[in-house]
Amino acid sequence: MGFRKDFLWGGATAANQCEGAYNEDGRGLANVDLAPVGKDRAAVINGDMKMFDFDDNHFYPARDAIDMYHRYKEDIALFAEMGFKTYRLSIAWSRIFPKGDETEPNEAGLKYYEDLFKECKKYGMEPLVTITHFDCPMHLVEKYGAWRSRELVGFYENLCHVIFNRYKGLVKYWLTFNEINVLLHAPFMGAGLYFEEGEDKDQVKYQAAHHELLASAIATKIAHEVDPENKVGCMLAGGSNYAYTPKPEDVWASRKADRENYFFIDVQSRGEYPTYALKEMERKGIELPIQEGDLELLKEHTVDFVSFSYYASRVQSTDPEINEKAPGNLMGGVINPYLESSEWGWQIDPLGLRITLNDLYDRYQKPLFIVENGLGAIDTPDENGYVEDDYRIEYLAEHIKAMKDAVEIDGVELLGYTTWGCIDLVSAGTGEMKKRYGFIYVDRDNDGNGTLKRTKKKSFDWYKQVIASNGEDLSNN
Ligand code: BGP
Repeated sequence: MGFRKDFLWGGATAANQCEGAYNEDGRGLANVDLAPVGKDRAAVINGDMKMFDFDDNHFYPARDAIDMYHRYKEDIALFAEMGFKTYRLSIAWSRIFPKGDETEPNEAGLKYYEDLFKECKKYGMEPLVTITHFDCPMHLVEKYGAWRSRELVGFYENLCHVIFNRYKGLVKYWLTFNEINVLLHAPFMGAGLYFEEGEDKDQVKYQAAHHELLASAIATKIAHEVDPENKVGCMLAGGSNYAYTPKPEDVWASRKADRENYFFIDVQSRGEYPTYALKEMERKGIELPIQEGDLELLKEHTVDFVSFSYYASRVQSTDPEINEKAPGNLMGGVINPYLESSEWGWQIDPLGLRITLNDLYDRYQKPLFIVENGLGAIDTPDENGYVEDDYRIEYLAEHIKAMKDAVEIDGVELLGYTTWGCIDLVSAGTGEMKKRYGFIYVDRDNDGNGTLKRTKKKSFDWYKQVIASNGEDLSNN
């Protein structure tokens, strides 16, 4: 049995974490450019510290990143050598609409991605395109307050019209918003939201959520109209929640934490606001800015598949004594005493991937796609620049085994698997370069020093073997 013949193996990146060239060929400034490395990053990405322009006291790693903008041919050739069937990347909105509210797009930006997609196709690689991976043009942040404003829906719609028409026949798989639930946990990075003194943060966040959900439904509608071959997915920062003990209060806390995340996917996949969320908003005095026709759009244009990132499961406890937080992918829980952790404290739980796959499949009954998974680790190259990353191979092998069980034993329908950061890139959470996920080492450090030279790691050949055997041969020789 095993994975389907056309299983989409590959890797994933995001524009702002790899492209660099932040001001070239007409590209406008975006929120993601302004997240510095270091102690202020958290406050900036959370929307609590205003950083609307660069200053001299910080280093901004996204400005140059790994310079993939100029090196994409070399990088895609390496992905092809590993046998990638798909490459997940995101377009930078501000390359196509530098300010975001123009009526005419920037041809240089459009052409750049057209060439890039053609390069993928040259190797028989299907591009999987995230329309927004955390990025929002700064002009939209400053003039409209980003996604708190309904006008963003129209600007996003315009972007979608342009890209779906231009890339018709080149791109078939689309994701509307990367990790849409991150809007609640890192609002400036997730949705360009900076909070003014005294603002009701919950109101702003859920208002922005409604606008993104609406934009996502409209994107799905246009994608299907432009080309019935198009497949559109939503994207969740996944990882099911466990209860710390069988105490009913702990179980309930874990359900509630799951629902906070499912809220978005419930709307995108089932087409309706879930009652538990409506009740909660009512209690909190949050008003969704629903206008005539909105609910019909949400109902009629649900996604074709559900994609998600998975790094770890999470644990919830109501015991005040159990309060040591597990650092995780922007939202955490308490530490799970049964699991090991990465160097950044992210807990490693391959079975949790099988559990998450089953939870999502049970709930949505739509094909799933794992579009991020991987181990952020410190790699130390030897004198030849070679990295023997057995720890990464082990992590990935265990997760692939778990996803195989979900497919073979549980019958979950899975379209594909793209590892996060298939080439080393800038970390979204910390802005560091030394938190590496790649099969390809990039010579660059946290301060921006290095030659940017690309070198294959041990995991490069291993992943090639995994793909060639369609996931059957996970051995590490
Ligand atoms: C997800 C993001 C990615 C990515 C990944 C790893 O939240 O979609 O952009 O970076 O997590 O996180 P980090 O870079 O913080 O290690």
